Amino acid sequence: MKIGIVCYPTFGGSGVLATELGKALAQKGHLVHFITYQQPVRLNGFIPNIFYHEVQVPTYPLFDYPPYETALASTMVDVIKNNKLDLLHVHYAIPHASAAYMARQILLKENYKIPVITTLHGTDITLVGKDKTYAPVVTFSINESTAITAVSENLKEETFKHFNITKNIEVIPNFVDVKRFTRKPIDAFRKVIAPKNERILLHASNFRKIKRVEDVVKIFAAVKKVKPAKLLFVGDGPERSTAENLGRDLGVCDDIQFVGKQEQMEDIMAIADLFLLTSAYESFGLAALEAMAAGVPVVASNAGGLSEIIKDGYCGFMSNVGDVDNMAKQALSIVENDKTLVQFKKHASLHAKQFDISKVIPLYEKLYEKYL
Ligand code: GMT
Repeated sequence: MKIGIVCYPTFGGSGVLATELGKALAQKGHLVHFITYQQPVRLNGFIPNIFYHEVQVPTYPLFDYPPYETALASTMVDVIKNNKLDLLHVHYAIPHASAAYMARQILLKENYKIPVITTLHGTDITLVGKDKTYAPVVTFSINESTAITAVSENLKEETFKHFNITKNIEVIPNFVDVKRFTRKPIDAFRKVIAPKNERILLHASNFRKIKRVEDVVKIFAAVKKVKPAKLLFVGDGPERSTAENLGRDLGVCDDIQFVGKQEQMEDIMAIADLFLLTSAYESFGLAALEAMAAGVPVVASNAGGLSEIIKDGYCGFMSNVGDVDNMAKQALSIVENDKTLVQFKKHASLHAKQFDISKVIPLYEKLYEKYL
């Protein structure tokens, strides 16, 4: 098949998932055309069967806001026509679903019919999308998609709750390449972070308010009182300084390291003992799944779709959002003794396997075939 993929090219989960999907499809022999405003972060190096089309948004003195959506729709038309694409798969509704609707209408005038699949990822529904500034366009363009998928049952429910959706939404969960994340820890790297073999706690996100990074710092401070530990923060974003300042106030800053945005997540995950995800909401929590695939148990909030991927008491624990005391107790119960930690690590690896890339890619292929 010749498939167009539209996504955000940044470090966010939706872009990561869309890029990994495109790479996996290309490996299976499909021709995959990425249409984004920048090279997606996980699309590095030469990969056969992958094509990249950058959306250019020319500026003009009249434009206080350059019309990205118009440029995107025009690029979609151009790429679809010139490469004779069979299908367009857009990730994250805003503005990808509405731009796809526009492109589809333009192509219809030329008798070119193309199915559009829209995958909903989370904040496009639960945060940004339901805002009345966007809601009518989001509702319309989701309904106009040929097929709609959501990354969890919870997100499907949230979508029906907040929007008047007249079509079925198919749940296709996010996935992870378990083989890629099954890595031996790089000893030298582990020693730099934890020279005295302290436990390594890890959090990775875009440091937005919804992630509640201050809870991560509080949990870490409580764990550290009992068990020597280090905290690694991966990623960057608006709440980074909040985390840093709190670390200073709680006197644990020297044991926290901010390593910024990272591409080789599998190497970092491999050295961690526990992943913390304290978000107020997660439609899925792809970072937690990647951690589990690397054999890292997760302590998380029980928000959104997290309970669909974490088996409480088996490969991690969940608590109510903001219940840092309980999360700290749970974290300690995993990392305090070696035997329990080893067992939770083993369970995490095992549990992640049900979301392995080899199980989920065929679900997308089946969906594509249905609409071709
Ligand atoms: O978490 C973010 O803020 C990034 C966001 C995105 O759209 O890139 O992530 C969402 O999509 C991911 C991939 O499907 C999910 O794993 C995340 O849980 C989801 N984030 C939220 O729902 C907050």
